[in-house]
Amino acid sequence: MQRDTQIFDLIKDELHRQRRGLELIASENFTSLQVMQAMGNVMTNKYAEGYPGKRYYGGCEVVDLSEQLAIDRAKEIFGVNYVNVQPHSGAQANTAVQFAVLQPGDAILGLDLSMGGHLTHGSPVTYSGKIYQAHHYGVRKEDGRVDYDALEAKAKEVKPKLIICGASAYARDWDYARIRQVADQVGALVLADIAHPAGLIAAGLLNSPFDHCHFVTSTTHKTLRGPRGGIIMMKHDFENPWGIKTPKGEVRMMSALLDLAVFPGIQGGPLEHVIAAKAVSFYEILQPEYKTYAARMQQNAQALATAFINKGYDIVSGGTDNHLLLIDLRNKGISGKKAENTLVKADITLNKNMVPFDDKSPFITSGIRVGVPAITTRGLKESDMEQVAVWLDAVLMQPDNEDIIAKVRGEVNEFMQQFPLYPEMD
Ligand code: DSN
Repeated sequence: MQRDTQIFDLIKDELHRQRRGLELIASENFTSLQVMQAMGNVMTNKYAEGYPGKRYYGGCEVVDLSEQLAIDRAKEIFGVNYVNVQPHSGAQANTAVQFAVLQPGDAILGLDLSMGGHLTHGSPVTYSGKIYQAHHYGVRKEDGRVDYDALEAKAKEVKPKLIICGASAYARDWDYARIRQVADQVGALVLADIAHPAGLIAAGLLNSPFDHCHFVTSTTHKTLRGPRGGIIMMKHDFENPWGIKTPKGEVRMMSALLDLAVFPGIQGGPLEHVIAAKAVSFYEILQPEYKTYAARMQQNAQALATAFINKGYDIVSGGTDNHLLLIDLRNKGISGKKAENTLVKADITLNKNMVPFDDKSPFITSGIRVGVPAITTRGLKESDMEQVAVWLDAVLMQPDNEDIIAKVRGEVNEFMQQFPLYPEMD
């Protein structure tokens, strides 16, 4: 068969783009070579609807073993009793939990998207805001932190069946115990979406949601540094509170409802090659080096926050506990959109982001989100963060100055050569 040179040339271009740039998108990372190798192989050929030992296709004896390894390793990392590694993405993981526990029209309560929440936590542009009756809580204007009192008041008012915590642009740790207290008062279940900070939680650097939240979902490709995908976990299985029974009249446990929600509820055949890659990344997380990586991520984020604060930038909540910062650019006279579009010309990638109480639309935004998982994987250290802030500041302060953009791009490209990315691919 003729080789598709067009696509392979584009893959080469993407490799060079990743190599030469400063990757600051908070939700991106660079997987190891072995994670990618596990994704690109014969397991992509296998249909395996069902779960290990209970499939709807023959010939699943090998993928049964690799899916079970992924499950067992995730259980070990997070100290949980139930794991489903089949969700194709974090959004699918959240959809499955909601599908398992909610009926159309049920009330849910999640962090507002414009305050750092996620689309699947009840945004009106997604199924979660259309199928369910979505309500939101936010952050306090004075300190940019989750307003737990307002969350409690809202929960008492709307009586949600599910409270969702977790965010895609929130730099602070979560008080899961407080959220559970509120949930118990109103008879709600709690879902923690830890897609962003999962790696820091795995390394014991942030509060653990597992003792307090009934369900925990995550992506596997952000701080966890695995392949793109999702995962659902529970520390303890429990009887579903709505008396849903099997055809034989037995009460269905929540684990059975979650499994059914993923397949056949919202997905068909699992991506067994991606699940194999998840297993490889979980193996890597279980090695001692991963804890060092997670600690460096946190140190880098804090050092970067300090460097920006010293340059007069307004960091939402005044700093960070995790791997990202949210910067409100309103005092710098540049929108998030212009910042993103200008920085990319200097080979610095990040994303525009709404900030709490933003007066601009999601297409323009007043802020940017800056994350360190990818540059920490490349090898940048705390002492490099000042330089990173200097480059961003130089471009953001003179976004129409093509000479400065070209100078910064040159310096970034040269600097990144010190941190080889996939040298095996040359
Ligand atoms: N797209 C992810 C992020 O960038 O945080 C959330 O889904």
